[in-house]
Amino acid sequence: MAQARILPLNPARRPAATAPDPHHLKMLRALERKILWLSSWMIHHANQVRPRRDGLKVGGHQASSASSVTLLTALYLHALRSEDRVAVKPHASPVFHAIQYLLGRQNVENLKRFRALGGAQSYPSRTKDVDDVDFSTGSVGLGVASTLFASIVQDYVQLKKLAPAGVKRGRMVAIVGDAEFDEGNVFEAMLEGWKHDVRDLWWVIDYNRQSLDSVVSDQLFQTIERAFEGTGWRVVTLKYGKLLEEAFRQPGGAALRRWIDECPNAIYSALCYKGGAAWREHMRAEIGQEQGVAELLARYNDDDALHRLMTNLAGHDIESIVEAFDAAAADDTPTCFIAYTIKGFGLPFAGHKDNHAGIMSDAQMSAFRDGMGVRPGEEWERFAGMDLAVPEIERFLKDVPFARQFPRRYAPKSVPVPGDFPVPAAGSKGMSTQEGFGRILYDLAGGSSELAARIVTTSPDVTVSTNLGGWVNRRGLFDRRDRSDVFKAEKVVSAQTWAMSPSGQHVELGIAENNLFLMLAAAGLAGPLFGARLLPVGTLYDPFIERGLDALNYACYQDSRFMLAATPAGITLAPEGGAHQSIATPLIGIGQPGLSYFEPAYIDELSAIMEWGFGHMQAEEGGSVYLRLSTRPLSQPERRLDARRKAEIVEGGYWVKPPSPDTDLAIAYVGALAPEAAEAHRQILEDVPGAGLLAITSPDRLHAGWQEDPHGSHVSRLLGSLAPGAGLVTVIDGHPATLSWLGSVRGHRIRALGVDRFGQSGDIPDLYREYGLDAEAILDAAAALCLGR
Ligand SMILES: Cc1ncc(C[n+]2csc(CCOP(=O)(O)OP(=O)(O)O)c2C)c(N)n1
Ligand SMILES: [Mg+2]
Repeated sequence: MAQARILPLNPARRPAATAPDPHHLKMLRALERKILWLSSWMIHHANQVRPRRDGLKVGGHQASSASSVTLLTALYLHALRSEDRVAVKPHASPVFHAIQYLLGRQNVENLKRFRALGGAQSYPSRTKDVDDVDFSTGSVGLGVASTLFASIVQDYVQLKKLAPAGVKRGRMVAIVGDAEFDEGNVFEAMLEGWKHDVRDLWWVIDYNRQSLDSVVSDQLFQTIERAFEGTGWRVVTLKYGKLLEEAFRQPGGAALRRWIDECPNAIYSALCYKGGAAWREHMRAEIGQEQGVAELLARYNDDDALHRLMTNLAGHDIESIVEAFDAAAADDTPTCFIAYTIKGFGLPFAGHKDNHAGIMSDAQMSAFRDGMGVRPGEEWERFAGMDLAVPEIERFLKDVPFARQFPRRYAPKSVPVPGDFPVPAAGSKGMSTQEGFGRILYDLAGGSSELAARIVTTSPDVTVSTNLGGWVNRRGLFDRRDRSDVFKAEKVVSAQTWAMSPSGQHVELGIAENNLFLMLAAAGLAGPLFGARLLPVGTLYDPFIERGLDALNYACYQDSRFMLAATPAGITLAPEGGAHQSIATPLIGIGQPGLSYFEPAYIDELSAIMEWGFGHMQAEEGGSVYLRLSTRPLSQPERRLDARRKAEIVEGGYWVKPPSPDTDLAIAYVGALAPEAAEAHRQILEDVPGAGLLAITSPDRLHAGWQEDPHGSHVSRLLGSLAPGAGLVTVIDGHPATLSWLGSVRGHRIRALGVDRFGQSGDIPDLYREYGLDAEAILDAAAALCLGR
């Protein structure tokens, strides 16, 4: 699908690097040192200085931070522009905050409260930190992949000219830990990026060859490099710094280079830790006899100098990095920088395999402080210990390109939701909520509302089977280039038109639910990131929410706003199979912050929820919306919802048949089980004429309301009309715990029916019988409740 691209390795395509200005480099080096100090001190202070109340370690990652100080310095203080968007590897949070502090965007109180409530966060957080984090990170692999989807979204916004004038196109940048490439989602994202021909994307890999537990496999990166090259990236390897490059050119240099190239990661790391004498001993023993080596070692007869030479990797050499960034900035080819670094560089535990969570002792910290020229009591001073004039430093920081704009977030205005929001009519065969969802989008696609123009749909290869086909036929698929529908051109009859262009409004993804959620996360942040509000709608099969759950959680944590239609759901998909039956997703819907879960039975309910949902996605205190939908066609009630009923549907439920004041019983149902509940209710009325029937459209909204205000909540009002001591049968095609809490709202006795085991194929009557969801099971539960009085 993607066009062939000129591959990166052709050096002729890379503009020659021009040497950076020496004064500029001097400033960067001085600030790099300061940033190393501040980030190390921030962690030390949180762990060893700040009083602790609970006996728990605070943590923080001095080694991981030190590993990336040079890279982050070169990025933030040199290469980045304010329109660029960045994901910083989670454990470099202190480095990020130290840089923002120097730029005047983070205050010292927050640094002093690193990892404490309200202070600088453990991992960069766009919702909890004050210093303009673009992408939250924490769960390794997700931040980096987010930048790729953000790049697709930026293209989407820019090619459609949705952003206001003056919003510049930026580069999406991730600083990535090398072990993040153990997460499969990164490779899933790379494949998707290749299909979509992503541009303006940089991944800077902090290649310290260490993860949390250990030193990573030798030559791992040759394999990873191939993956990059195979998916259209330019790979820039930054291995040796200027000192080593110079030494390689001298007598003995060729042997030195070969030795260091072949040195296993574990030995290199161990020698970094042990220092100059150990380097000398190893090199003497292994290459001492080769021509020029003895002289070379003699030239570095001071152990510290030899250590400095041998640890001079390009990832700690600001000049090499700046040159590489400048060269790559000349075009928009996605570029991966593999920057060799040393975990803990500049700190006493550099290279030690156990240094991931290592923290310097008081004595080590004092020695480090002295080495930095920082006097006791001046630890937080922005410029203490720097041998440059303060006005000069301030001038430099003021001119940093990244710092030209602050804050860097946009707040585009809301898109109105049309008053005549579609309510599709069902024919005599009834309609499923999945079909209704497709019809609503199809109807919106036929109009010319601003809302429809801002909706972007996306799906991991289940566009047609989740009923998005009609919308896509009308609004087209998005691609950076025009691509005709070959089947249509060849006059092959198909219900689907599959033409692609920059004006298309559906982003088709391969089957990878992580990618779906990261795409939704990025599209749902198009407003703050790119100045153009988008209303993303994603579809998938309900059980596969669990496949991408961490990415869904991540999307919500970033306060991204989207609508998720998950269908089919539950055992109601019936013959389509046991493996695809979702059970726990309603509990996810309740448990996931930032996501409101709905499971309507009828199309008019769904329409009211979607109408509200597009507003909720844009409200300041709003959030995302999860629609759990079904493929079961239901005949629709003859009615027109008034505003009050619509409000009740959005709040989570309404009485279809209110209970009489003295009745013993009510039935509460969710979604596709409406007919079974209605049938059971009809039969019960013969014995219990006042029995109530309660439609629950959102267990989540009911529960949230109840938590917020136990007595004044909607659910408390609803159940207030059921006599105290009456019994309540609840029924859902999902885990029964979704509704069993209803008994606590007003102390009603409860029987909660649902599904709590896997999982087989069958038709609906058989399955509802097998799992105890049919009218008979509801009647049995009702009888047990009545007898149990
Ligand atoms: C999904 C996920 N699994 C596990 C962890 C725990 N963890 C934190 S850092 C880390 C290793 C990271 O190594 P690397 O990416 O190389 O970072 P660096 O060496 O730069 O510290 C692990 C396993 C996590 N944060 N996220
Ligand atoms: Mg690492």
